[in-house]
Amino acid sequence: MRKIAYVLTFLFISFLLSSCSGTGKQAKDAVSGATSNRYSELEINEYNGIKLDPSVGPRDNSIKGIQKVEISNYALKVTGLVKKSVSLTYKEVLMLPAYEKLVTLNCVEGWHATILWKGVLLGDIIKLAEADLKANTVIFHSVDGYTTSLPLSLILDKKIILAYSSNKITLPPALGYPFIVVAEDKAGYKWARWVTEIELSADANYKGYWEQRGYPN
Ligand SMILES: Nc1nc2c(c(=O)[nH]1)N[C@H]1C(S)=C(S)[C@@H](COP(=O)(O)O)O[C@H]1N2
Ligand SMILES: [Mo]
Repeated sequence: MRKIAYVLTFLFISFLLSSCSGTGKQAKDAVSGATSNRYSELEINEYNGIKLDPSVGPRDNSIKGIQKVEISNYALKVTGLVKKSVSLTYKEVLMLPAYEKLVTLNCVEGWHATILWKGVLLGDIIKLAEADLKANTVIFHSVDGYTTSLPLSLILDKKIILAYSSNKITLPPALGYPFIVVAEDKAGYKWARWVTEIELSADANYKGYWEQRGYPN
């Protein structure tokens, strides 16, 4: 009985390790076939000597699956406690100054991915709308109805970017095309994908989709 339990535990742990993307000590040199298959054509896999992971993770856990955004109908809106309401097309967002950052996404499920992101400062977008002095929280709304939030001060201090590119390619649909919040140092559920609205709020205790279901804010 006990032997079977050991074998099952071993198989389970092997499964967990094999389903992780190629970061961490155990997979520094050897990238599994499954991982290398996930690199798309033209995607870079190394930057300044640092190994990058494929942008698209081993599986998708998003609440309604991967969203396909039709860019000609798309607008990024800034709403809530702002002096001017702003609505930007995809092209207009891409005309803002670009920033590149090497950041690791850590999912609460245990996998992580180091990716070279490129995007615009959320602070630059918010500046266009002129946030009210009372605003202290930024709520992200996505096309699948997902929401999550971050403190406004953190977004400004850490120069958090809204990325449109990963590893030098256009952000893939699985990663949130057209835009993902690169919520560095925060768990995966703060990385809103398929972002369509940036809402300025004075509710510092706002709880998004996973936060309402018990994940810490
Ligand atoms: N719009 C939207 N963004 C989202 C999610 C989602 O369901 N919808 N899931 C979040 C979670 S829980 C994680 S870990 C990251 C990466 O999700 P993945 O594990 O499905 O790749 O995206 C985050 N952003
Ligand atoms: Mo997650």
